[in-house]
Amino acid sequence: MIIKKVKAKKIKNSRGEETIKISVKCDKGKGEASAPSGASKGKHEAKDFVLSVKDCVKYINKEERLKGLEINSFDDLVKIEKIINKKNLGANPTIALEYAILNCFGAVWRSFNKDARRIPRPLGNVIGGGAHIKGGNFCEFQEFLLYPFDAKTFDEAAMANKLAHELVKKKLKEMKKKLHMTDEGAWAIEDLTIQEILEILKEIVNDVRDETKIELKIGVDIAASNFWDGKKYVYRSLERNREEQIEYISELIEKYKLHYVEDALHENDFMGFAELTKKFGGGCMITGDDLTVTNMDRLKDAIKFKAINAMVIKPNQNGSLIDTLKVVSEAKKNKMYLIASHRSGETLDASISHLAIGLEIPILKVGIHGKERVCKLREVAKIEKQIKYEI
Ligand code: 2PG
Ligand code: MG
Repeated sequence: MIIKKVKAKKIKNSRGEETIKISVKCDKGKGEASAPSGASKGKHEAKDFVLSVKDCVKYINKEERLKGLEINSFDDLVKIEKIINKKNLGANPTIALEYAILNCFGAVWRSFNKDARRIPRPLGNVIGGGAHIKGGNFCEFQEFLLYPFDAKTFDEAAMANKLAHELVKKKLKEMKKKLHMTDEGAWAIEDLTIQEILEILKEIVNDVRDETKIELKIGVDIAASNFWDGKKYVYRSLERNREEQIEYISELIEKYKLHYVEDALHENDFMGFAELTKKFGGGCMITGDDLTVTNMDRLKDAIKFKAINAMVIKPNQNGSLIDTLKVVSEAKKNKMYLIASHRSGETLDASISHLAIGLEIPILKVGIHGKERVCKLREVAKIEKQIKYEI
């Protein structure tokens, strides 16, 4: 396949921030993709835009060397990264360009592995706070998540999460609470404690089970770096030192049978993560996101310290699809549970769903509500049906 034309343009993401969309024309087809951005970025992430979005757009539109390149497989993306990469333009233009090129071949997941057959399950964000909502007395934890553990199909699982999202709204209205929404379409309510939110979710889990027979497991993305001031974790009404934070998270895991706990501690406390993994790694996913930032060196440290048993995969934290694949394969080799994830500032691009399917990543975290989230859920449901038909 020969690249004929590459066109970049500036678009807005779901948070209204500027990002990049890239269209590629080849002799055998065309494809496009755009890149999301985080609000609670890890310090060790690749930079999203090295130049301004406007200058990245200009740079790509003027770049003559992309034209005429022959790309026949995923591995040929090496040729692209010699010209556009995380160092010269940043993670977002690189990832968008790579996805757009893969899109020229047809469904992106097949470029990763055409024989992939494992469909992920959705991990859905129902209630939130932290860096995903501005102002107000909102909860410190960034996301309260539900995982439809035993749903038979992706569609069924996504419907269970949707029902939970609706029931939370109903319940909060009955409680006469004013409802807000986070960047990811989760509910946010002022003045509720973490325990109060978890109690609400316990009830919702029961309601969903009664209605659908599907069991939802509860999880959290604590995104603890966002309220770590360098010495302690600063909550709305109190402060916790490192040991107290580990103790508190341990209590929550036990009391609410948490199945998934992401970034329980700040992004450099590998040993603190290791304590939690040692205690709870048998039944709970102790997950790194800001800790590991889809980066090989950070993953290797996490393995060395036995810090985590699960890891979030966000290609634009890494800034290269080629390197992201290496990280995924190293993590799998070390029996790490993987979660492919959206960002809080999203676009209508569903490439992350393809990545999860193509790399047989068992969990997909893309939210529940809002068009930028729903398009990713629909894409998986669509591919799930196609794959079934092909078998
Ligand atoms: C996270 C992500 C996505 P952000 O912390 O896991 O939910 O948030 O994109 O803001 O980094
Ligand atoms: Mg996170």
